[in-house]
Amino acid sequence: MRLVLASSNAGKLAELRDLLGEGITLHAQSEFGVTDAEETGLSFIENAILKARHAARATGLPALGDDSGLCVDALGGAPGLYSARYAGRHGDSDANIDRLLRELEGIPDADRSARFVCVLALVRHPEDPLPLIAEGRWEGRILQARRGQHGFGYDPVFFSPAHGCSAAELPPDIKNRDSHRGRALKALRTLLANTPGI
Ligand code: ITT
Repeated sequence: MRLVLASSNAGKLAELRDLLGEGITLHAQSEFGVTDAEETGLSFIENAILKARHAARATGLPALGDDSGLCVDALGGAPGLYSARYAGRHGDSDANIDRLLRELEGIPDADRSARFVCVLALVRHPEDPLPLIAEGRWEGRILQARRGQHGFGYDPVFFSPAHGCSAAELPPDIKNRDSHRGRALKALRTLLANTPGI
């Protein structure tokens, strides 16, 4: 099966390729000269679907959209949908983390709960009326300072109590297994296995 990933985020592509393994070829949308759709949705689900439809329309291939982000309870769920551009410039992870740490300054560990969320949407064609939707969550809290070198985005400041370290301190295979994205993909695989005609 060939799929195109409706994303310009190299971190997502690497993780999803590792997770998919053999059997499914995941193309980057950049291989077809496709750039990101405008994210006008009000939810992760809406954005994942509109990204997938855009890539399917532009490439003629089935497409996978990944809309994900970090939701911090003390900030009313922010940065949420705006995780990639929290500090203004899209994809500037250093600036995004700096802003997050500033917003949480003075807040004790007990009140820094947060979760990563990932919604995956698979469409067979641009007008697919029944996209396959899967969600994964990863509970944790925001650290007071960066720790670790792996991963991407907010990984250095996301502490996973289940692992006792930051997401950026986890070896990539462990992050992939237990992360919001890993969980969403596992759920998507189950949907795929139970959906005739794919
Ligand atoms: P595409 O829209 O091109 O896929 P994007 O980075 O803009 O790329 P999103 O709009 O879904 O994607 O924003 C997701 C942001 O959430 C991402 O840029 C990171 O800052 C953060 N994020 C998502 N998953 C993450 C992970 O596994 N580790 C760390 N940060 C993550």
